[in-house]
Amino acid sequence: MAKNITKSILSTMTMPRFTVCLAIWLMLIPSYDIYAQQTNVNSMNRSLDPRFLNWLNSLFYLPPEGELRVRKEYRMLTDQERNNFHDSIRLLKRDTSVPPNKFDALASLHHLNTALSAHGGPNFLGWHRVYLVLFENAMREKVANVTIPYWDNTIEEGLQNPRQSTLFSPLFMGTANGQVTQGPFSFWSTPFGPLGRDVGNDRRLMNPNDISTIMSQTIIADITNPNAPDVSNIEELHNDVHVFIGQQMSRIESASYDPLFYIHHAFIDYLWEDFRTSQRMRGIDPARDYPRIVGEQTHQPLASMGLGRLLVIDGINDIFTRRIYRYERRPTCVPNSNTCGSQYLRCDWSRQRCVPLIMNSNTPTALAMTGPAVQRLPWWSRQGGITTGNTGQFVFGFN
Ligand SMILES: [Cu+2]
Repeated sequence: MAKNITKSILSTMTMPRFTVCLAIWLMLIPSYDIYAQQTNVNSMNRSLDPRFLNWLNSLFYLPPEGELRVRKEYRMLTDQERNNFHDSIRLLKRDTSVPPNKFDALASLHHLNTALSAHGGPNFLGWHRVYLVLFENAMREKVANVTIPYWDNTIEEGLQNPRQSTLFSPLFMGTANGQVTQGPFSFWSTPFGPLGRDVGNDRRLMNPNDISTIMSQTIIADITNPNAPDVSNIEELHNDVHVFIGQQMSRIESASYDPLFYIHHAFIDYLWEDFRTSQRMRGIDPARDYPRIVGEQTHQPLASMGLGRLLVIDGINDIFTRRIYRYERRPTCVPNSNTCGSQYLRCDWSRQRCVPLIMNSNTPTALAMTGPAVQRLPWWSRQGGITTGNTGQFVFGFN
């Protein structure tokens, strides 16, 4: 075991370090031919508008040295911060200077051949990290200083019926089941039909045990494809959450058209950063930890990441959390309080877990008519259960 670990780490040390530095440097230079080196150009990519490419290139920059952006749990934002986050996304959706609009254009990166190395291997983490930074840079064009919050889905996992969480109230992500007709993204259209969700009908959210299993692993190969077993495989666990949300979120090609995608992935990125921090405490340099066995060739360290001129290996560079952003800790129970530090959360002291406030009723319409989205009753007044049943209709993955 120990031998294997050493081997994997050593294999990344032979990687030419200048390549990483060079590629990061190139990130700062606008490139107008980001697809030129890719041979597998399909019809979808050929239809990419030059206006999109120009704008996309402008999103590749390192912010000036200084304070890091702070990414917080969605429920830990102030109401103002949360509205700013929603506004920035809605303004991107409304901006048609890039066809069909800036939000959809960015979303398309997740299913074009910009995403050949995004799934099914160790670059899953790095690819989505870069993607989130690009998305955050785009958001900041609309509302200065906004950051992507993360959605700690273990909070909803603590409910018997996660559909009832105020996460799905009009104050947050809106409708849990059926077309999204409530909240900041109501009546959105996507290339895959009206934005909708089907929360709780298939698969599952992450639980505290999943998190501790991931954190007890040693190297990136232990938590990613193709090496990691299901229990500690962060990509597989994240797939389950996608399918749990349902509809657009449950398929790779449509997931990024639901704004929930970005806060879900920010949490995966948060967990990875936590993992990297614990690696350093164990004397492992996460900036050199990339597996030798990567499965698909697109996950080779020196393969193109598909985003700008970045290489796969650039995804494990420390630069992102050293120069661009950091994470605020997940909410926990606060002694002598029951709020978990947020008016939208409660501490369930019997389990020492933060749980969300739940909505008045299962029907969002009734909720809207009764006024406040947030029920001020104790957290334990929840009821009902999840309809179970594997419909097998949607699969987040390659099959
Ligand atoms: Cu993805």
